[in-house]
Amino acid sequence: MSEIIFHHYWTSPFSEKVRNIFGMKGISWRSVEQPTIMPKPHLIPLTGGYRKIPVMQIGADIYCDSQLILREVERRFPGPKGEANGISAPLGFWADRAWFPAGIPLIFSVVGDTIGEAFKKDREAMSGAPFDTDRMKQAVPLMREQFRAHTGFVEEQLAAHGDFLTGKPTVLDAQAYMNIWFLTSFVPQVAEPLLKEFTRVNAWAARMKAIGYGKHEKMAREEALAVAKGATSTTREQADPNEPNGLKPGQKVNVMPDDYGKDPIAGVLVASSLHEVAIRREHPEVGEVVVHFPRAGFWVLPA
Ligand SMILES: N[C@@H](CCC(=O)N[C@@H](CS)C(=O)NCC(=O)O)C(=O)O
Repeated sequence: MSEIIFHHYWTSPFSEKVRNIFGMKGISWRSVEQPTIMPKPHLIPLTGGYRKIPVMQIGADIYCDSQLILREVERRFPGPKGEANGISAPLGFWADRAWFPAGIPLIFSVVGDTIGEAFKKDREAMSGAPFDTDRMKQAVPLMREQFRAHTGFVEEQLAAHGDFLTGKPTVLDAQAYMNIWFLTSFVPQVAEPLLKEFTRVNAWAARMKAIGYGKHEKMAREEALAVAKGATSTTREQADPNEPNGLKPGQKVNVMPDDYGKDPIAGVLVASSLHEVAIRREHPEVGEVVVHFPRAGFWVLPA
C-alpha cells in the first residue's frame, strides 16, 4: 500500500480527530501542512475544489472529510469489529454539528480581535455569514451552557465505562476529545474554569493526549502532488444496487458538503455505496485522481 499522506494543519480540530486515530492504531503517516485560508494551490488540484481540512491521500486516491477518512483508516487498519463504524460514526455528527459550534464563540470571543482580517474574510466567504466578534461575545453565556452540557454527556459516559467512552480508546473518544482539545489548546483560561467540575473528562483528556499521533514525517506539498501524478487509483468501479437516485458509474456529477464551504466538485462517478461516493477527475498537476466523499452530510447532484 502507498503511504498515508495527511493534508492538515496542526491547529485544526477536525484533523486532531484523525491524528488521534493514527496514534491509537500506531499508524505511520506523512504530514503535509496546508494553509489555514484560501488560496490552497497544492490542495485544490488534488480535491477538485474541496478546500476543507483534513484530506487524506493514498497514492491517487483522495479522501475528503474526517468522517470518511476515519472509515477508510478503519477499513485499511481494522480494529475489533463494530467499534469504529457502529454508533461511533454517527456520533461524529453530534461532536461536529451540535457540540463543536458551541466552542467557536467561546474561542473567537477571546482571540477574535487578534486574528487577521484575511482569516475573517476567508471564513465569511466560506460560511456566507459575517465573522462578527461582538455577536460572538454576546453568545458566550449561552454557548458556555451548551459546551458544559455536552461535556457532561462525556462525563456520564466515562462514569459508566471507565477510562474511555466504551472502556478502551476508539473513534468515539477521538470524535468527542476534539472539542475538549480545541477549547483547552486555544483558550485555556476559558477551558479551565468551565471544565473544572468534570474530573473524569479531565483525566480522560490527559489519557487522550498521551496517545499521541503515531509516527509522522513531514512531506513537502509539491511532493504530495508528484505522488498523485505518479500513482494510479486503486478504486474499482462499483454500482450501488440500492442507489436511491439511480446514480451509475460513468455519470457526471457534482458533489458538495451540505453545511459550509459548499464548493461543488465535478467529476465522473466511479463508485457509490451506502457511505461513500467516489469520482474521477483530472488536473495537469496531479493527472487522474479519484476523490472520495461520505454520503451523510454531502450532496451528490447529476451534472
Ligand atoms: N466536515 C468536515 C469539517 C472540516 C472543517 O471544517 N475543517 C476546518 C478546519 S478544522 C476547515 O476546513 N476550515 C477551513 C479551512 O481550513 O480552509 C470534516 O469532518 O472534515
